[in-house]
Amino acid sequence: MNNHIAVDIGASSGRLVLGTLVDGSLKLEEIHRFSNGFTEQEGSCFWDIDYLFNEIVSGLHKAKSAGITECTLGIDTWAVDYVLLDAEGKRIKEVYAYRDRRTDGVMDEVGKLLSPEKVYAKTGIQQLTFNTLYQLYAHDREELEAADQILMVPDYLYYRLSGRKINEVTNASTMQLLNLATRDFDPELLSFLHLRREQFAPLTEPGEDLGFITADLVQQYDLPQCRLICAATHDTASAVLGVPAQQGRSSAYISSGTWSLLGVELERPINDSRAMAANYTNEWGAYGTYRFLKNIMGLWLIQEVRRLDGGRYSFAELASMAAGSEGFRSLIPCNHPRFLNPDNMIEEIRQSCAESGQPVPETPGELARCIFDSLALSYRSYLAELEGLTGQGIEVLQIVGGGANNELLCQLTADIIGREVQAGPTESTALGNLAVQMIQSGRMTDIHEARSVIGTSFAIKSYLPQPVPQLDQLLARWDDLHSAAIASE
Ligand code: ADP
Ligand code: LRH
Repeated sequence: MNNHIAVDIGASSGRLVLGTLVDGSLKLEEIHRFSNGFTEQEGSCFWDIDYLFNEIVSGLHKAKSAGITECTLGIDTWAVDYVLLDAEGKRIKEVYAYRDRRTDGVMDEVGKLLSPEKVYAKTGIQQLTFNTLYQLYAHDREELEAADQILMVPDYLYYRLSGRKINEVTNASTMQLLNLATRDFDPELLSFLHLRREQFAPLTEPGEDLGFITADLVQQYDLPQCRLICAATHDTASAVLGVPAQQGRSSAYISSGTWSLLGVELERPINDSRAMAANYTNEWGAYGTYRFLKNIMGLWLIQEVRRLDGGRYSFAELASMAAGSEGFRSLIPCNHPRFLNPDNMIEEIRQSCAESGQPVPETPGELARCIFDSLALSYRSYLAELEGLTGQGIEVLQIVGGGANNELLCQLTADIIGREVQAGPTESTALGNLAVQMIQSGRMTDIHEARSVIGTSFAIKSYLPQPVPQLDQLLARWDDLHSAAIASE
């Protein structure tokens, strides 16, 4: 049995991908793809979790119709969001999306009651307004106390398929409630939220066998016999597992999708005061690793511009319109919280440019160019910070995820950081998810082998830096904008 299926659901889209290992090469076949996004209802933002579950079932039915009768299955999704269950295992409430505004101001409020230094020393997790800690603090208290179980989104999807409740570690760490030293929930943080340890399932490591999809589901929807394997259920954890092996050169990665996650894999966390000041995170990885990284606002900016423009142009078209627009004309401090969920992204970008005395981008091409230029410049700043914090120089930047398709952004990044960029694979998250299944099934020995197979199975495109005219002036302009934005947060 050589069929492994990754369910990979990001904030903007989901897919079921079949992976097989043929003569030492990993083959991917997309079985099913669907869109994702949160919707606003009465001022709150929610995911449609039943829709996502139904899409998984539809994808598995398609696999069965295509002749797959047996497979293993792993699930990954975005992080931090949770599902509340009652004692009967029924969902208590719709699932809040992390951009929901109920957490506005909550991080500061909590910071007055609970020392941020202490929380960082315990958890090593960066301060983001939507960390589960802040979301739970902002959640209706009675509802939370009444919850029998609090599952993270992928844990819930596994539960719907198998009836088994888990709390997978790579995703659980993004709650900002796990203690790095004890490698379990921190009792003080739980009691701060008035929560009990029993409300969370046991921590589960990637690679654990979770048994089969229930016979009822298999029969009702005509599905393959799927053995569920616990994947690295945080999509970024899977994406990092799917970064191709690098031959002898020091490298950092960007997992480039709705977010740009820029960082390195470490064997030990760095949760000192410098890392805290720079707001770098130590999310738990599979196989005892840590993702030392920074969240950068990423392609959410262009997703929103595209949506507000009525979806007239594809991402590829927007990138080519941007390539035809004047470079470095207007820049935005793209990681400022004002861009997290503004009422209107296009207006927010224009206002930011106007406030800083720059030309206001008007056309979709100008808006896209402003976004890609600003992202490339922010990568440079955060890469320098990363090198300072780890004490390790970076020679190559590996970009994986949907953003690796954006040739303009990849080239701009190489030019601005002055180093080689290697782009691809675009489906690194599904690949990381599959790698855990293949290792668990004995098809691969370990993650080193998986990464070298990934490196030889997919085309990786190299971008070498080209000179940028008047780079010094550009960097000075960017540094002013970037520092002013950090000071105003
Ligand atoms: P997520 O998993 O966060 O939903 P993905 O890794 O699927 O995100 O990446 C989606 C992003 O990839 C899109 O928002 C888009 O910006 C970018 N993208 C995908 N295909 C292309 C393309 N052909 N040209 C330019 N950008 C692309
Ligand atoms: C990327 C991601 C990221 C989290 C955010 C919530 O999809 O999982 O790693 O910070 O979404």
